[in-house]
Amino acid sequence: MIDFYCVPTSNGQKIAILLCELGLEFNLIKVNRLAGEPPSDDYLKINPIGKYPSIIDIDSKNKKTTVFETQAIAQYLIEKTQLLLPKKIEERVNSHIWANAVSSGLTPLLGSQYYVQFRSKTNLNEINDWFLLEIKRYLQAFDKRLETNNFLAGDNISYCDVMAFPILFGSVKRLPDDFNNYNNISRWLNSLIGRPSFRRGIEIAKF
Ligand SMILES: N[C@@H](CCC(=O)N[C@@H](CS)C(=O)NCC(=O)O)C(=O)O
Repeated sequence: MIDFYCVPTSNGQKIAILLCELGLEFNLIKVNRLAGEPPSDDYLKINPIGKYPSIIDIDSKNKKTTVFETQAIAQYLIEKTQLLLPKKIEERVNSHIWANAVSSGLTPLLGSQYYVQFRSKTNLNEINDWFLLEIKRYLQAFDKRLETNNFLAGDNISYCDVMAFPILFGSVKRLPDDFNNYNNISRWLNSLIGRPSFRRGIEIAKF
């Protein structure tokens, strides 16, 4: 059984969808804390950064494996199950590339841009414009990739599609229209939302 510490954000949705797609049983621990509230001492023993999501995988002999950082959780789960991990080396490398583009590029850029535009009390228009330009570079690259590939790694769905879906399905919606007008991304989103695990994962992490 996997204890899943989930927040109602795109990072929570990535792991929720992945657990559903992989058919793994989990115990959902919903965390709906206000940003800035200090994490508890007990939670800091699980994730020393105090961020979410995290998982604790408990095996039949009660051996516990704790994993935090969304990308590391995803890699742990696909290695454990050997699912959503392409067999062909080229597709496998591409799956890691596009998953990392989401976790180390698009996600922190969108999070920082949100702070600059909606939370900061200082006028940071120039910095906001810079974030928007950077986000657009990623969206253009994702759209171009999907022009010649059904899925981000190639012909088949793999874990990088799960990692990219919540951001491109939800978070980008708050940006101006031209950030949402990518035909290849739209085609790919429509094909993924047809999968029950994707719909279930989004619902699980929307509380
Ligand atoms: N690099 C981390 C980022 C995690 C992160 O920023 N989580 C947010 C929710 S998406 C969070 O825990 N926010 C509450 C806080 O910062 O205290 C990851 O990929 O898991």
